[in-house]
Amino acid sequence: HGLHNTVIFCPSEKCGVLNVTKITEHGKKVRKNWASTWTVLQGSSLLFAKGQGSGTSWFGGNQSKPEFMVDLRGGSVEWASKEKSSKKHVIELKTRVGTELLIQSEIDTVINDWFRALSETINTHAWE
Ligand code: I3S
Repeated sequence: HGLHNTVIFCPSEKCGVLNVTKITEHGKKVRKNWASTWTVLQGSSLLFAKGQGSGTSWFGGNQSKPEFMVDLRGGSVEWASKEKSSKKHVIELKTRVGTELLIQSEIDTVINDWFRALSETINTHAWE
């Protein structure tokens, strides 16, 4: 079943499985709920699909709707401080509408690539 999870269809420039939790919604603090989440960067949007391990059936099959998405335009990314999480390699993503997410991977090369991709996307779309 591990192998099954590695064969994934990537429909966009960047996708993969990350640990994700929302910490703020519309400026209001919400309870953390870390979940292994299929994450897809598509243009200036970041899409998430929870629950199916790799999420293969969501994006590789007929169901193409993500469970959750954020608009990266006008957002920011930084490395999360120790106060935000005890985990290592945690990115804090803030959106223009006051949603804050933490995004984490145990694999430092993976999270570094995501940090770069998210930063580039935010910079590219900064003036839209
Ligand atoms: O920031 P917090 O409240 O210490 O976050 C931890 C909690 O959300 C905890 O859940 P419960 O409080 O529902 O038991 C999670 O299990 C932890 O993973 C959270 O902390 P980290 O440091 O892993 O983000």
